[in-house]
Amino acid sequence: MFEALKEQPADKILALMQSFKEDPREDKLDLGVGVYKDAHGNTPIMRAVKTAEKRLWEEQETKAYTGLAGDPLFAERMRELVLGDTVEAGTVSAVATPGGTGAVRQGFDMVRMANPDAVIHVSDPTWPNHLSILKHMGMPVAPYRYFDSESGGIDFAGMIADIVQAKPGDVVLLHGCCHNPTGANLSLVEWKHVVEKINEVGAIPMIDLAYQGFGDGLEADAAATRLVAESCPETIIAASCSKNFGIYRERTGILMAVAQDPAKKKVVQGTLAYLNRQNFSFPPDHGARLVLTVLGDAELRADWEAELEDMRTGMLELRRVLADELRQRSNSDRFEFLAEHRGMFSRLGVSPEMVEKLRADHGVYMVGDSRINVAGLNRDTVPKLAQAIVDAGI
Ligand code: PLP
Ligand code: TYF
Repeated sequence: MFEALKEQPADKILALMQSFKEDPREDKLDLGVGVYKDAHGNTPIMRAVKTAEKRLWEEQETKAYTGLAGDPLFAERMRELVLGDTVEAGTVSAVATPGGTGAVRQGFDMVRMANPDAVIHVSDPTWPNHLSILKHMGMPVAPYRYFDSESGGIDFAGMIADIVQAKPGDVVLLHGCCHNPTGANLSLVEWKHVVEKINEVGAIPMIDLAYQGFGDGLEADAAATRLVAESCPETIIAASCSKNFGIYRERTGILMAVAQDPAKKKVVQGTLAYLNRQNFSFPPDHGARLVLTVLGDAELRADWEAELEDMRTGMLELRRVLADELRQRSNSDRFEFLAEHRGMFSRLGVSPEMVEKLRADHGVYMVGDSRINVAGLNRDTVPKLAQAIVDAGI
C-alpha cells in the first residue's frame, strides 16, 4: 500500500532552517523561521515559565487525563488574555489544542462540519500552512488582496473589494496582529470597516492570533480580535501561546468560538470537544498548565509581561535601526516601512533572485518571498544586513 504514497512538498521555511544549519560560514545570518531570538541568538525559556515549571514539578500530583477540552482554567485565563471583558464568558466556547496550528486546523474542521461549501478567504499572501492545511482538507480557498509591495503597506481598497465577494456562511481568515509573512497591519479604523463589510455579506470572521504581545503590546494586539468578537454574531479565534510564552515545542494553543447568542454554546462547545476526540482525544497539557500558572499568579504574570515587553521593544528598536541604516546607505526611504511594520516579520519586497544572491554571497538566510525575521538580527548584524541589501543592488 505504501507504494501509492507520493512525495509531499517540503515546508519551505523548515527546509531553510536545515540549509542554514548546514552552511559552514561563521558569519551567516538566520532570518528564516519565526522563532524569537535574543541579541546572542538564543531562544531562552522565559523566567516566569521556568518558575512555573519548577512549581509544577514540585506540586503536580497526577498526570491523569484532563478533559477533551483541556483544563477549563486554561480556557478561562486565555479568554481573559485574548478577549478581556469585551464579551460575556457564557458566549465563548473553547478547547485547548496542540499549538496555534492545531487550533487553526480544528477551526477549519468545525467550519467544514457546519458548512461543507464554505469558502475560506485568505490574505494574499498568508502563512503558507494556512494554504497547505486547507488544501489537505480539500476546502475551497479564495485569496483577498492585502499587501501592497510598492509601499510595503496594505492595499485596503483591494482588500475590501475582494472581501465583499464572500457569500453568506463563507469564512474570512484574518491575522489578529503582526501579519505573517508581511508585517503590514490594518489600523483599528480599517478593522472597523472590514468588520462592517463582513457583517454586510454575512461571512464569519476567523482570527489567527499567533503573536499577541509582539506588536504594540498585549492589550493593543488584542484590540482587533476584541472588536471583531463584539461586533460579529459569530467569531472563530485560533490563538497560539508558542511565541508570547516562548513554549514552541510544548504545543500550546486554543480554539475559541464566540456566539453572541449564548443558546448556541452547548452545541458549539460539544462540537469542539468532539473534534478534539476525533483527531487526538486529549490536548497536550504541560504548556497549557504553564500558561495558566503564569497568568493566574500576580508576580509571575508581572514578570512575564515585563520580559515580553523587553522582547517587543527590542524588536521595535531593531526595526528602527535597520530602516535608518538602509536610508543612509541607499540614499532612499523606500525601506521606511520596516519601522512601521509590527511583529517578528517584514517582507522586504525584493525578488527571489536577490534573496538567493543574499544567501549565496552574504550568508543571509531569509524566506524566498523576502520575509525576514527581525528577531534574528542584533545591533552588530543590522549594518551588515543593510550593506548586503545595498550591495545586492536593490
Ligand atoms: N499562525 C501563524 C500566522 C503563525 O505564524 C504561527 C506560527 O508559528 C501559528 C499560527 C502557529 O504556531 P504554533 O502552532 O507553533 O503555535
Ligand atoms: O512562519 C513561521 O516561521 C512560524 C513558524 O511549518 C513555523 O510560524 C514555520 C513553519 C511551520 C510551522 C511553524
